[in-house]
Amino acid sequence: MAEDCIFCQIVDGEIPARVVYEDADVLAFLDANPLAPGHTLVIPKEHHETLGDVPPESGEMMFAALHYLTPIVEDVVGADGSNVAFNNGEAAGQEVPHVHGHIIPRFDDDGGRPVHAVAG
Ligand code: IU
Repeated sequence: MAEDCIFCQIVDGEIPARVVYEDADVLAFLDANPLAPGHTLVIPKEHHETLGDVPPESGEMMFAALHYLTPIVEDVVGADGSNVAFNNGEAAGQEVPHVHGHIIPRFDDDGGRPVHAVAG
């Protein structure tokens, strides 16, 4: 755990979050400022800043959770698709330095803009 990391504090239960999935390695919770209904963040419980810092096994766990959760999130909110994305590093707009994948549900009538246009 990194002391001043908000996502580590969510993992430890020190800060509340709307958790939608948890296993030994991975936590998924609703984004506090959603870009769409059901916007979900998937994180490794271990603190790693960027994808390049994540050991391969943890990366596999995180990808497995993204793979498992994406269709479920879409289903729950009635989405027609989703953007699954990482902002990797400060230069790419990563605001929270604990690696996380975004699942952003998309709808046929939401304009069809690519994720960088949605997030920008
Ligand atoms: P980014 O990829 O680092 O830019 O995304 C960080 C996300 O974390 C962003 O969508 C925030 O709304 C979200 N978030 C959150 O869900 N809870 C928090 O306490 C904080 C940020 I700080």
